[in-house]
Amino acid sequence: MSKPLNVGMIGYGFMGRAHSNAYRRVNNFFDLKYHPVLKAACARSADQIKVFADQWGYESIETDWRKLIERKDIDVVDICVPNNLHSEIALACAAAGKMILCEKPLAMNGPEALKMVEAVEKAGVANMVWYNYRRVPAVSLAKQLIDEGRLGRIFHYRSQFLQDWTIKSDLPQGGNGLWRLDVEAAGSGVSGDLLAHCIDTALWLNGPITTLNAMTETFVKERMHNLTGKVEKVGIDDACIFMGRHANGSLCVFESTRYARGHKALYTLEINGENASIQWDLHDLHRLQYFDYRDDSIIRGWHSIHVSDGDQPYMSKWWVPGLQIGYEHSFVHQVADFIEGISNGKPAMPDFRDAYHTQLVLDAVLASAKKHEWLDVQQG
Ligand code: SOE
Repeated sequence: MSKPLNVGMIGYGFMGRAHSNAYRRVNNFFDLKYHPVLKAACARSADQIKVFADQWGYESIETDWRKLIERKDIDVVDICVPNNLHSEIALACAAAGKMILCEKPLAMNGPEALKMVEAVEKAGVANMVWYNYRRVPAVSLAKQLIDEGRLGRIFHYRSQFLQDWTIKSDLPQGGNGLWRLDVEAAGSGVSGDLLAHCIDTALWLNGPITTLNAMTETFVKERMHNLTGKVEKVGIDDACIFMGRHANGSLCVFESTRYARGHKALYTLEINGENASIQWDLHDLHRLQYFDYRDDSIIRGWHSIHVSDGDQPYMSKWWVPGLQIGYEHSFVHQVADFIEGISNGKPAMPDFRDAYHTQLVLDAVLASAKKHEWLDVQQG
């Protein structure tokens, strides 16, 4: 019999739904020592959080996150609110001895993230950050192939995250749904929102990034602010590009934008090694493209691996070979690994410290873009 793990969810947006779905489904597919219980959902608006709580099956609601954290019947707090609120809530959770699952990016910047790392490590509470794409089975398979040494020496890492939803210049900034455009709430634009995913996966697959040179652009300079009703300066980056070097000597190129007309959420990555290369993209997320130079010349070429076999990461838990899974399953896998980690004492990654490294790369990206200079990345 598994034991209950009482979840308190703070926030109710798109990510609140993705995480709630994962808590509800995980024990149907994974054999775990704990089962999440949706104890309470919290947001300032009682009406809105009640609708969310009813829809997802939360037992109760709170309208003050401090009250949620004080509750004895909450084991783990899921922080699913705008980035500028992560730190204060996480510090309070750590002080109250609660486990924390925090939405990405962990913090507004490296120094803030470090305080959060120190707090959870001092308190000894389990912690994790929702960089979910590591747990798309095709991406996990890429990690396996790299760790097995199949690619050989790595020469190149390149990655993009392309969207197009902010091109309209009359789209306002700020408030529910549009806080990602408001620098006060988000800290940064596409760098923290999209590039952060690319960096997390890159550090995981290819190790630390040591030095970089970045540029950013804000294409729409002013937008009406939903909270003030006034036209205000836009403080976020709309697009961000950087090149750099990994500690293993490979070169990397990254691009993230919300101005790539026609692309909704095209996250891609490619790694070129001495023997083999891999490619993956989120629009075809169940496939991993693999080229191995050592194949017989008459059949040498790109293999399109349909990642649905029970021997491939996570897939034995789902259907039968040939039947694929989707985006929401990456969150289910993350909850399963988190629970596995607290059960066997081997914490699942990325924890706060791991996510702090991503934050340090982001800090270097924004500083480099501002100074127009190559910068070394602080390694933390
Ligand atoms: C932004 O549109 C967004 O929802 C990000 O916030 C997510 O992290 C990303 O996975 C998809 O795009």
